[in-house]
Amino acid sequence: MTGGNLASIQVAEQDYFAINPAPTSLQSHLTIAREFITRHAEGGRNVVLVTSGGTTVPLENQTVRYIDNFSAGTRGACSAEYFLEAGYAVIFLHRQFSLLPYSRHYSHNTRSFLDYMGEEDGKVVVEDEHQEDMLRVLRSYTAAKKKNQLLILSFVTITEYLWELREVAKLMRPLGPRAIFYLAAAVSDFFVPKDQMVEHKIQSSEAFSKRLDDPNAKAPAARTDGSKLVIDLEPVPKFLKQLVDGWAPDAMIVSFKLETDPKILINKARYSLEKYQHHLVIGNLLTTRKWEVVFVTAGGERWVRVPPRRRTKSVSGVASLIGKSEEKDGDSSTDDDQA
Ligand code: PAZ
Repeated sequence: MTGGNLASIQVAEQDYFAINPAPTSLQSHLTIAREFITRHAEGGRNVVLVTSGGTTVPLENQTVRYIDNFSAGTRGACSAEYFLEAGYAVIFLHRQFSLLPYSRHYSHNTRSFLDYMGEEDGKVVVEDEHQEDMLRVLRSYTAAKKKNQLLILSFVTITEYLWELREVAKLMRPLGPRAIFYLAAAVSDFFVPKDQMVEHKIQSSEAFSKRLDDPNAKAPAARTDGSKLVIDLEPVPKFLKQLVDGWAPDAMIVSFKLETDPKILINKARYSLEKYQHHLVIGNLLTTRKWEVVFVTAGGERWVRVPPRRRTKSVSGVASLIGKSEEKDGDSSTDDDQA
């Protein structure tokens, strides 16, 4: 990377964080993250930051409407369990209300957690058929909890995500190579900067949509034009390089690349690997992400696949008797390990 490029990324970073203010919860999150990192560093545990779920792009300051994406957080929640099992301390930075480690086995699908329960002698009990699985999940969860191995933080918007990522990354910097970033969140590439956002709900009716008093004033990024909604989005600066160069230069960085076109997946993953200097980029396709991914490293690429006999639990296959509604995309395999 040339000095000029580096300087321009640093300027983009400064501008971004100057225009788009920090979330109100940031300081309290950092206080608990600092304590968590210090405790585990002293105890000799490696720390991984797992990001999970999709970021939103608000269109209004008092947000009624926003742009979102498909991610349910399955990959992140499932991977966090594996990191915990392997002895890592996990900071789970996830989209609010997306899947969580352990509870993901019993949430977000058409089967209510109550369907796992029954009544015996006036007490609530777990049905026999679910005892074994639930006991296994409960034991892992309790073990992680006892060791205080899991810290859960949340974001909603792209700006909240970037603030949290940057500041937690800086806290992890002293860990050097004992820190891992596992970036499975689906992060928006485009957004509406705060200074171009309207304050109030965008009105759909022309009678109520606000005209600009000053014809020379810049129109807000999201606005109505006649009966149309027009949205001009700005690119989100590419901060992934900054993670390596500026925020946590000695950490191991694993990032994900999602595509829909199989023809470009490996090239795009390789491009990310080289451009951002991450250690591993894991490529996946929207439709097959539950059972196959490709690991792209400086040494080459390797596909990892779930065997066909384990590719179960189709969306329609688990529709329960009470709730026949289809599950949100990504929730179909929450009770197995296809992440
Ligand atoms: O959250 P999920 O399990 O439904 O999906 C996981 C994923 C596809 C978001 C993740 O594997 C991924 O590729 N994240 C990076 C997406 C991107 O290219 O920005």
